[in-house]
Parts: sequence; C-alpha cells; structure tokens
Amino acid sequence: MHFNTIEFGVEAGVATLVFNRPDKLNSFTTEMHREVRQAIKTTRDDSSIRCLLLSGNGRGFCAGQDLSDRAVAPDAIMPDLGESLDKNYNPLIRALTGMEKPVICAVNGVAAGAGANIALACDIVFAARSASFIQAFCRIGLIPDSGGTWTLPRLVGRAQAMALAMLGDKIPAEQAQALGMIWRCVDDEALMPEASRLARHLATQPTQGLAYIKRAINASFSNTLEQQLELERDLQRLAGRTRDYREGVQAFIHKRKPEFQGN
Ligand code: LHQ
Repeated sequence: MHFNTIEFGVEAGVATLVFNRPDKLNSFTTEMHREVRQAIKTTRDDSSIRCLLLSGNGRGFCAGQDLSDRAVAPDAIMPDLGESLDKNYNPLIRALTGMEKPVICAVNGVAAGAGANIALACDIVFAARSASFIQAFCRIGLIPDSGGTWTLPRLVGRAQAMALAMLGDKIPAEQAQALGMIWRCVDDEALMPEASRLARHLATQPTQGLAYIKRAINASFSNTLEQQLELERDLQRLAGRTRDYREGVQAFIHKRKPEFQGN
C-alpha cells in the first residue's frame, strides 16, 4: 500500500499508522483523511492484526485540521464545518472507539485541536515528555470536536474540561498524566520502544476479550449501574464462549503460558 501523507505497516500482529506531514505538524488534509480511513479499514478487517498503534513523524503528533485547506478556509464561501465533521472526523473517532482491538497512541509532540482529541479517543495513550496537548479550537472561535466535549469531561471532570476548552492552554505531557488525560508520560527516547512493547504484548492477548472490555467501559458512561450489570452479563457470556477463555483456563491449570489466538 502506498500512501503520501501517512506511513502504515504491519508487524507481529501490530498495525502502525504514523501521520507523515511533519512540515505542517501532521495537520489533516482531505487526502490524509482518505489515507487514514483506508489504513484503519485494513486494520479493522484483517484478523491477523490484533492491535493498532498511532503516532506522528517530526516534532508534532497532529495539529488538527490543516487550516490552509480550501474546504475549511473562511475566505471562501462560508464553509460548512459540520460537513467536514460528518465526512471525516466523526467517522474517524467512531472507527477508533468502535475498533474491536486495542488502539494505542504514542503522542510524540504537540497534539492540537482535533489532533489532541484523536489521541484522547485512543484506548491507551502514551506521550513523550516534550509533547503537549492544546484544545486550540477556542483560539479560532470553534468548539472542541472529534469527541472532545464528550471525552474531556469524562477524563478530567467538568471543572478541568471547561477550562481546558475555554482557555486553550498548552498542557505539557506530565501535567496531562497528572490530570488523568493520558496513561503515561515517558522520556522522549522511550516513547516508541515503550508504546511498541505494549502494542506487541496486547497483540498476543485475548483480542476478543479486550474488545468486550473496551465496549463495556465505553458504554458505562451512558449506562445506569443496572444497565451496566446486564451488559457485563451479556459480554461475559460471549467472552466465556471464546477459545481464548478456554485456553486461558487450561494454561492456568497446567501452569503454562497461554497461547491466545484472539478469538
Ligand atoms: C499548520 C497547522 C494547521 C496548517 C501548524 N494547519 N498548518 C474540524 C473541522 C473543520 C474545520 C476546522 O477544524 C476542525 C478541527 C480542528 O482541528 S480546529 C483546530 C485546528 N488547529 C489549530 O488551530 C492549531 C494550529 N496550530 C498551532 O496553533 C501551532 O502550530 C501549534 C501550537 C500547534 C504549534 O506551534 P509551533 O510549535 O510554534 O509551530 P508553528 O505554528 O510554527 O507550526 C509549524 C508549521 O506547521 C507552520 O508552517 P510554516 O510553513 O510556517 O513552517 C504552521 O503554519 C504549520 N501548521 N498547524 N492546523
């Protein structure tokens, strides 16, 4: 597969998708959206891929929408930004959160606007110590999109989310970890080794079971406890019918390392 704006490769059950417009801090153009969509579809449909790792080339992770793109330029006829969300950003967030495999993000540098919220939509987020997160939308009269108004208050609570969104401050990776926005801030040189190690580990784990965990935790935010208990019952029933459950129990009983197939 040849791409102009991303790098995409698969190794040891891990698909690695790297945004690759470093001169523009990997901001999104229409072409980049198309290529990311294609890579994510491959990741979703190929059962030998059991984990997705996202990162960026250069000193940025992603600066959100490319503001020089004609489709969003305010000097053209009034743009319809809702259309851009419908076509590009919303399907991307749905694809990441709905992906039935773990999605790891390695934030290598500044993550601004939609770039920040794409990172925060991933399941486990690492960030390099020199990286930062900026809800840059308010600086140009917009609202946090790509799920930001949903994800942020759930990660950090209403008080922090409101200030992050209204002030658009640059939040260093270490502070992002302290706020609970991300899983781990690591030294710059450790970012890709650590994120790749975790991705490779997850690619050997019970993929279907992990998908059920993701579904349950994501659903919990809009469920009552009663609904969640019922969902846990339903998903546990499905998990108990996977081959990996059988393998996990057998391996435990025989005191050996399990070999999970992902189904
Ligand atoms: C960029 C960008 C960029 C183009 C850096 N575009 N070139 C959804 C629906 C539809 C429409 C609207 O938006 C959305 C969602 C969104 O994402 S809205 C938010 C869009 N993003 C932003 O507002 C962030 C804009 N960027 C910045 O504020 C800064 O670049 C940050 C704070 C990220 C980094 O600052 P610096 O480290 O000082 O870097 P820089 O500003 O010098 O940027 C380096 C280059 O990248 C520069 O190009 P140049 O040719 O001058 O070297 C920038 O123009 C370019 N660049 N972000 N979003």
